[in-house]
Amino acid sequence: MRSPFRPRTVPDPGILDDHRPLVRQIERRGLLRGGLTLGALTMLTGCDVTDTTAVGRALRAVSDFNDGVQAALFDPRKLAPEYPASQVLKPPRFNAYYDVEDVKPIDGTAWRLELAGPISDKRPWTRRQIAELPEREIIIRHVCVEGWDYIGQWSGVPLRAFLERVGADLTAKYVAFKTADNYPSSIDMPSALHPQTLLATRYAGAELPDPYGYPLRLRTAVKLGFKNPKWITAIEVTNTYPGGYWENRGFNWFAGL
Ligand SMILES: Nc1nc2c(c(=O)[nH]1)N[C@H]1C(S)=C(S)[C@@H](COP(=O)(O)O)O[C@H]1N2
Ligand SMILES: [Mo]
Repeated sequence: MRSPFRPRTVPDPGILDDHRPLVRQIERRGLLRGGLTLGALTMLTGCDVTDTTAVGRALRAVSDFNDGVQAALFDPRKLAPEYPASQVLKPPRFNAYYDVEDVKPIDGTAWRLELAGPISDKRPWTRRQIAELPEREIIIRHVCVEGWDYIGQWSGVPLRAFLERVGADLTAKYVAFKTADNYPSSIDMPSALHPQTLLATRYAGAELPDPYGYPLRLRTAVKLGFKNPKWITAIEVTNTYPGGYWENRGFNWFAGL
């Protein structure tokens, strides 16, 4: 995502009319904060709002994703869709608020995962200690609000198992993340405890490549792409609304449904 909130050209106010039913549906479900204006849409999707196809694609991606994960969110016995290994994209598609050439690889030996908030054991974790935890693998669809998506195969310790292991207060409201590239992010506790929410260390069976969050990133099936922080350095359990990089710039915080 290069300069997502600057419209490249003056938007045509009629363009949303082409997508009126979708826009109404998205607004009704509260997926976007406030009324959906062209300015907001530019902020939210980073797409070229003079291009009606791009606008439609972005809106549809957000809408379809939310239809797909709704049941999983409201019924913990239900899971978001998973896919066969044959559909996994290799390598995955990169995105960040800067270009892939600007990714600064993390030194995994020096790296530590710090913990904060109501957690009984706040000792930092090394990569080796994390690797010893029980793993789960999920093959899920990643949906970016820019209007693209791909199927990815992620493995790592379920966030729930990790939070239980360190004695986190699971009745707290939020789980917040700090990252090496200053991309703060946070999710609600029910989503953090969802069985398809992992602290991922591997993609398609191999160690996470640098651009995709080495050594540790969040992968959850119940949130849009931007709620999946890469290069995590700290996890905080908190009752104070933590916001996040895009959320502080107008994105809907829940971003799952
Ligand atoms: N640390 C960090 N995490 C991030 C981002 C970022 O800029 N920095 N971008 C987010 C966005 S918008 C998307 S779509 C996904 C992309 O993940 P991928 O490159 O593994 O496909 O990462 C998310 N996590
Ligand atoms: Mo994204």
